[in-house]
Amino acid sequence: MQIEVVTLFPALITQALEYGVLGRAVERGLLRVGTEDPRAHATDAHRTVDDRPYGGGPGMVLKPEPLCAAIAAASARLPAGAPRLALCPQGELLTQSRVRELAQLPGLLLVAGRYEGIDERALEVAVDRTLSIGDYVLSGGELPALVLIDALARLQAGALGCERSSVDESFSAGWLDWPHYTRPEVFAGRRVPSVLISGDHAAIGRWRARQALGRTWLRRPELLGRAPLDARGRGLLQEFLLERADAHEGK
Ligand code: 9D3
Repeated sequence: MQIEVVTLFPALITQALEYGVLGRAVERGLLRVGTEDPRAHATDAHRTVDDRPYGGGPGMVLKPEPLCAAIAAASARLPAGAPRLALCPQGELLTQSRVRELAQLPGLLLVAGRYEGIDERALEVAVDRTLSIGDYVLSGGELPALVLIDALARLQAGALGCERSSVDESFSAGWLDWPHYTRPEVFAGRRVPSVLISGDHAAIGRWRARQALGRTWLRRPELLGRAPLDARGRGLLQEFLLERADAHEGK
């Protein structure tokens, strides 16, 4: 997959691509990421990329001409038909299901906004969709672009070790993860749950499913949807709640 990012801070993007899963995906050619700086397309002596908002108010707005010129230059490096996406607070919410759709594409153009926003006409003529990563205020679209690129990189075939299957992936998309433990067996007076040391893989599988569903029910009930749980889910949840009640009574 090839991604081009239009940004006033290209180093923010390229430096983040040196680490972890993202770095390996780039190293192994699963992901190619380029950048284009609107400032390189500014035509005046001061290389102006922003200006005051018509109608007044605080902050500055990204001017349409250098931005659209940068989008055109970046587009020319992408396969025909690659969608152009702008990261901005008013966009549709990024979800794992949107990430899965976008991960199928051969190319993607990302526009990272800065300042108070992007001139609306640039969005109208040069951008296909807008995306937000959540309802909190950041100072620009670069970190959201990296969030999306990171999520896309993990889904490129071969980006993760083979021990991580898409089965695990689809499971964890609907439920939160179960708790994880590693050595030592006792830390801060707390013992690793004995089932995990039992060697009984069927029991371990049931315990993990119970924990995953139980924690989702407690912490993020909206992830379970509005439909009632099926029989297996009801059983797992009942076991989870019984186990939890026992633990709270110190049994
Ligand atoms: C007071 C109006 N603000 C809109 C909520 C102004 C404003 C805040 C932050 C304008 C731009 C920004 C910069 N943010 C992004 O570019 C951004 C963002 C975000 O702030 N939160 C979540 N997702 C995203 S994607 C791009």
